[in-house]
Amino acid sequence: MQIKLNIVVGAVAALLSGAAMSQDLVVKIGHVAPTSGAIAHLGKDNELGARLAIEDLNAKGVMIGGKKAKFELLAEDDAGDPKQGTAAAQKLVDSKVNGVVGHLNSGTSIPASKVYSDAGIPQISPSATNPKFTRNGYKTTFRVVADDVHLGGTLGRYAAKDLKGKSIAVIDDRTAYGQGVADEFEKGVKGAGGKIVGREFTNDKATDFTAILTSLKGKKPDVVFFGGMDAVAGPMLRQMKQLGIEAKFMGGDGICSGELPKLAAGTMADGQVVCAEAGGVEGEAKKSMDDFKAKFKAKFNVDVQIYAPYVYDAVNVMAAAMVKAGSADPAKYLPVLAKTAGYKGVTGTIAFDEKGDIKNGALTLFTYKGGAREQIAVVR
Ligand code: ABU
Repeated sequence: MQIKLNIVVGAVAALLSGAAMSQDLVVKIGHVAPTSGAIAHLGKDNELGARLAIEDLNAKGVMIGGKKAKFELLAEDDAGDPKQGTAAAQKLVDSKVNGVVGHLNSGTSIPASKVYSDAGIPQISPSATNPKFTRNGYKTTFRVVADDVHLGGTLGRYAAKDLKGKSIAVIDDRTAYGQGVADEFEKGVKGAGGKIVGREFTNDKATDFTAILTSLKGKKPDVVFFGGMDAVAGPMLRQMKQLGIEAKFMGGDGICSGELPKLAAGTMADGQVVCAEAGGVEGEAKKSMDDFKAKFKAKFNVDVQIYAPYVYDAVNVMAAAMVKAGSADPAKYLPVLAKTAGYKGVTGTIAFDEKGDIKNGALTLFTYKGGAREQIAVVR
């Protein structure tokens, strides 16, 4: 008799818990980055930032419209390729995601933004810096980092004024990001009265830069700027050393990773490289970023490369808009997301302007010493 009663009580408890579970609101967050290919280390960094955000949200027990939200991550690999980027975007739309964080590259984020816009699904890129990303008039497009006008222009002025470059050479990888940031760098140099002595280009899969570096060597550059990613910048630094080019080497956020010294195989002199992350915090706000990096390392046993904290904030900003709207329905929380202001994230305070760009975005200038990134300054 007692055994039968226990079975009945157990069954009722299971039914009740099932009923409670069925009342949970499943919120699907899409994430896209290149987790294969030359910059897979950056794509994986982003994806881990998203995983950590989802885990933290679920651990907190977030309520949306009176229901307990259960966040799920749908992670896609676009290999940094524009066609694979739009295919990944369509797959997420077909999976009925509530929002997307990504993509990593401007070259994939820009075409994918049309797919999300057509479906009415909010997209926040944590890293795409080409200005065009937010200039297509889509209401669904946001980013939590500064753009290449700010990034390239600041680095250009820094090359001419602070590094006192007299003959500055520019190389880019012909991607939306690389070419765009190099163009803005050139404008910044010229605006500050500096001189560009040569402009060359390569591509984002190249490994041999002998021809373009030899051509630039003849122009005796004291600064070489590269618009592209760390996977290309590393071997380029190695070959500059082999060719005896002792110029300073500059780049945007795409080269400003923890991996760059390894990719350059120990050929970077202390202080030779100057790059900028398209965000950053200073003063008291730095603690939240430092705490995030320590938590990330403890959890995944790897250091943050560049963007993981920005991904973490992007997921949380999206979730905060859902909570405020009382709904994870994209049509309902999108207007609330657009009005985000004063959100305190690990990367600083986030507010969006009318285009979906971060307001008052910061840049952090870094160099490398002893194989580690060292902060120079945070500028706005
Ligand atoms: N912002 C640098 C890397 C990502 C991109 O904009 O392509």
